[in-house]
Amino acid sequence: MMTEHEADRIIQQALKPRRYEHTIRVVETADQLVERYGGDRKRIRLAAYLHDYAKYRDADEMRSRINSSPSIPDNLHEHQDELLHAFVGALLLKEECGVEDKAVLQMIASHTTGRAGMTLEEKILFLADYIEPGRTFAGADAARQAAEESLEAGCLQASSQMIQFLAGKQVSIYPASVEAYNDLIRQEQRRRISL
Ligand code: DGI
Ligand code: FE
Ligand code: FE
Repeated sequence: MMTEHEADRIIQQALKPRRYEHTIRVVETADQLVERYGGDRKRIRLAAYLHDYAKYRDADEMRSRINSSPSIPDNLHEHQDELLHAFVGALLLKEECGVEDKAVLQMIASHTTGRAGMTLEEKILFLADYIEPGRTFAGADAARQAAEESLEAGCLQASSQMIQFLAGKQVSIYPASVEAYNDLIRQEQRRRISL
């Protein structure tokens, strides 16, 4: 598996300084979530380093990559450019940097939208990206608070706020984002019943 040091070098070259700083905060936040909720620390930290690898790739280039890849959901091209960097990032990391680890690639692919049935590791990266200390949007604190309660409560708060934000702007919501939301609602209900 790629070392953290290698990931750091790759990502420092791929990203602008501000985005690199965000990345480091996501690594640290993910680490804190692992401390609290468990999970494969090494893989999570590696995925956190690499998660925005494709953030500055040309949208047209990313779209043509999607069209030639069977593993990418076919309706993705109907959606906004912002969504592409997660799926394409996983693809390019494999091709360009030799990242083979399935769990790491899965965390990266789902970090923007989430999905139904997220693993513990995927939940941690999804949430860490949303609540890292550099996030100052309204609702960031509410998500941080929910993250103290449980990992699922944190993800649900992030997911619900993201969906409201997108609906407020009247942009399309990717099906996996809605499926993540519904799945997290179900998990939270179960958790509350069992308390
Ligand atoms: O890459 P980051 O900025 O660190 O964060 P991210 O990967 O969570 O990307 C956030 C962007 O993704 C934000 O502009 C909203 C957008 N986004 C997330 N889910 C959806 C979405 N955009 C659309 N259209 N539909 C979604 O379901
Ligand atoms: Fe991202
Ligand atoms: Fe990010």
